[in-house]
Amino acid sequence: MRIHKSLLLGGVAVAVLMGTTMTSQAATWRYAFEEAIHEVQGVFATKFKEEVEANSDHTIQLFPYGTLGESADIMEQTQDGILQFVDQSPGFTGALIPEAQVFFVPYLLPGDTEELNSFFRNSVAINEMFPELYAEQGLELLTMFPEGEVCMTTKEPVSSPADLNEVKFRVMTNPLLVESYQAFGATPTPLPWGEVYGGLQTNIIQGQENPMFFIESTKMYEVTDYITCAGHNNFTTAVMANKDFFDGLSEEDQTVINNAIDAAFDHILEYQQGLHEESIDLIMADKPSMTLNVLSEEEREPFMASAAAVEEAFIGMTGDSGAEILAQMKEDLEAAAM
Ligand code: 6CS
Repeated sequence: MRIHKSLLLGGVAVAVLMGTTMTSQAATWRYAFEEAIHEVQGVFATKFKEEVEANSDHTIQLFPYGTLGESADIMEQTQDGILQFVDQSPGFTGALIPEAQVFFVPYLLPGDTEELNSFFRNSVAINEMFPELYAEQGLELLTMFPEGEVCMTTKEPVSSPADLNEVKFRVMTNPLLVESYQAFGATPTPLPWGEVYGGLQTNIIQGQENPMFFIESTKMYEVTDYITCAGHNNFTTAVMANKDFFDGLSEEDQTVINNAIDAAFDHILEYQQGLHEESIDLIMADKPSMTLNVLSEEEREPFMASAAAVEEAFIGMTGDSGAEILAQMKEDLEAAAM
């Protein structure tokens, strides 16, 4: 009995020193993302937080865009172990993991939402191949999910690649997006997100692309006059954990995290139903002079024709590893279409 008591007291002392209680290994985990709390990545993160906190003693502290810097900063902080979780889109991760640029081959992802969602849910490339590549960078890839069809916003109308001639077009900082917009006829200008609104306002750039919810919530329409949807892509993002942190967790905690990711994944797909259309309505209500141009099949053809060159550039940048990922993605996309 006396031995038990002293062990108990020793345990209390250690627990106090570690800032925990005896019965709980409760910890606070930090999670940063590239958007505001009410935007898609923020809605995902909020659901993840709710699930983790409901099913464990842990707390998730959320850091929306801007609180800890740009996308590149939060990735660095995650690799360094300062943050436990990060949402960074392949648009930025492409510089670190070249194969992640595959998401910028135009017209690779389907326009049909059901097909797209099925692809993200079941893709072997996403669920089995990409985790190995992320692991090499000290990251545990937890999930990838779509954030909506990407449309261009510009100062002048666009209905063909010729209309993008001489247009300095902001892209996220990855080389394949540069290739892609070069193939579209524009002058691609890679910039971090924080420089886009001001760049458009001061005419340093004259165009950018993003999903409709983001064009609306970040007021991109205030500094451009035309929205063009060419159906060329859907915005993909990825959530990951610092790998040493994740590997060091108990199996129970890893399960809590994986279950929370699954719940947030389902939630975010449902949340986005109708979001594109609702965002268009909000934009038009706020700025009736805004022109929305959804390109016809015929108008899309010259943009589609550029895909082969971008695919070739992707293979050139990534070699066998990229070729394998691309082939697997095509197989996964075929399966999703069935
Ligand atoms: O264009 C960008 O840089 C941003 N777009 C979205 C939809 N999310 C975050 C990213 O920083």
